Amino acid sequence: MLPRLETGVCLLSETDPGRLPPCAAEVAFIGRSNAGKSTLLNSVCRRDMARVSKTPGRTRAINVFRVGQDRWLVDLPGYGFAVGSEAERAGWGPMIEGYLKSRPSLRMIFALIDAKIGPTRLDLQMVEWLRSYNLPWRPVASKADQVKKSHAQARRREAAHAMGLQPEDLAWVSAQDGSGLRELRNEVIALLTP
Ligand SMILES: Nc1nc2c(ncn2[C@@H]2O[C@H](COP(=O)(O)OP(=O)(O)O)[C@@H](O)[C@H]2O)c(=O)[nH]1
Ligand SMILES: [Mg+2]
Repeated sequence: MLPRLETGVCLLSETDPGRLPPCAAEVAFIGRSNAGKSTLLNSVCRRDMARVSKTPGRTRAINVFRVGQDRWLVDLPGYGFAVGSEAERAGWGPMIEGYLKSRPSLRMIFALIDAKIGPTRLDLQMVEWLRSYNLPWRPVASKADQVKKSHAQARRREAAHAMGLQPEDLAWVSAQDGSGLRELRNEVIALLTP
């Protein structure tokens, strides 16, 4: 039996990745604004920790949730949404990139794409970037409930192929109806287990 995730506690919210303390192990959620990162993070913990926004583009900091002794779930700012001041927008790229490049304890980056929309140009750029830095990443199609069951297989195949992957490489999940969540949660627990 794998251990359960401890109750998540919002540990800190930081805009400068250089100021994050070290930890034993962490996994991060990345994706466009509104892709469902915060919702999925909450579902993985079965708890409301991360703020789910009604207004896209709200999470402008790196939000760290502690889910075990020195173990983190990290909610990253959404990319590709032009809201906020010029300075805030300019800071998003370096903030995310700075975080991703500076964490030796980062075990996995869950890269979210919207199951119905498929990977956008920005999503594909992010994937290319993750590949170019040889970072551990795992594609996750969120909001799968919004794709008709009869279309799901084709959508999944198309989305995976656009990212140069096989359909089974792409996790297909919904925080709304719970599909794929158990597998994802087990994956997170395994990654964070010493
Ligand atoms: N239908 C559906 N909507 C979802 C799902 N996950 C998130 N959403 C909605 O998508 C919107 C953005 O979610 P949020 O978690 O804030 O996205 P974030 O910006 O990536 O953190 C919210 O209105 C959520 O309620 C899902 O699995 N299914
Ligand atoms: Mg969010």
